[in-house]
Amino acid sequence: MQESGNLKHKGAIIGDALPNIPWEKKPDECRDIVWRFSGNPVLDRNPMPGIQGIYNSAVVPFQDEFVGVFRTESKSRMPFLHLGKSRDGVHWEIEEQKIDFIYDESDVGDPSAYAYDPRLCKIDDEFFITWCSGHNGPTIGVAKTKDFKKFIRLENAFLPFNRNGVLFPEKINGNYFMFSRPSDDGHTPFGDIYLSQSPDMVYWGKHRLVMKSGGQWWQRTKIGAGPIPIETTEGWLLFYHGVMDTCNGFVYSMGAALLDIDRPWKVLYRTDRHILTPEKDYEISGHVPNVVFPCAALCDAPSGRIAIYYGAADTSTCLAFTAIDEILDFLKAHSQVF
Ligand code: BMA
Repeated sequence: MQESGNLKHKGAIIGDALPNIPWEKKPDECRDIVWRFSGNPVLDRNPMPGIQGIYNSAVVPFQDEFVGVFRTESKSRMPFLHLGKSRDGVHWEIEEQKIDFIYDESDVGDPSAYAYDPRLCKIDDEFFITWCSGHNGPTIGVAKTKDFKKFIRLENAFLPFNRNGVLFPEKINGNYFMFSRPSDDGHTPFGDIYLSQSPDMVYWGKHRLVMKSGGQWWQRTKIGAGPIPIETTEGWLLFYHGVMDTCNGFVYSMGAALLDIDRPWKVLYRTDRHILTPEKDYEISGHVPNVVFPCAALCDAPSGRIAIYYGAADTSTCLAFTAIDEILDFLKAHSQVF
């Protein structure tokens, strides 16, 4: 890890300092807005006995270190959620047993079907996990924890079929906000990002369309929210995945959007081109080739540094970096809202 240096920024992140954010300076020769960690993948193929891949996973700072909820896939290819801990956000200890949820506050049924693509969101003093949960097809499971020891399962947010449930880190006008992406029971050849509100994390309504797939080819088939949105002085910064269909299957890339701070279903800017797309061997080759799938971002507000965790080729977990000034300038220079 290298020091950040003095990153100058105009637009700023609103949030806490995270001086120990995993970080590498942008390589001099890099012309892109997002650059990869030279030590990728941080969790490689076959990372632990019986597990063939850990990817599309969520990380947050916790008590001066980092915790994560990981999509951990055994050789049955059934995905479940496992807890992980790390001192530096790069080297991870993943628990062998999947997270054992307590069902005191819900009776959602079939807790063992499958669980994948988690997101982790701190709201006040609680951490909420949202993920794609099996309930006669995929929908958005929700759970909460304060200490990463006791995990309480809440009601599913939506009816099937839905994926990519991503919470906002604070209430807006008294309501929780969550993105989701209504889908089908299979590999879903469509998908737009919606926003829903809830007074209590149980009942969700006031559904709004935020962004549609389409436009440029890299995001023409479907899109889905990625990490928890980042509050900035200019709006909510959302990283998302955009998918194109090709004669050889789907290609998953990453884009960014800036949303209105009070009415986040209003899109201010949206990248007309991807900012990360499968290029490295670990992204173009794996259990599902040509996938970069961002699920978490860490931020150091004072320096504007952002570290993004993404799944690569449904096989490994990787890190990439950007800086708030660069991403905001890029968004404004290369935007098409539709
Ligand atoms: C999506 C989800 C992701 C996966 C992607 C590519 O539908 O299942 O978990 O990374 O497909 O296979």
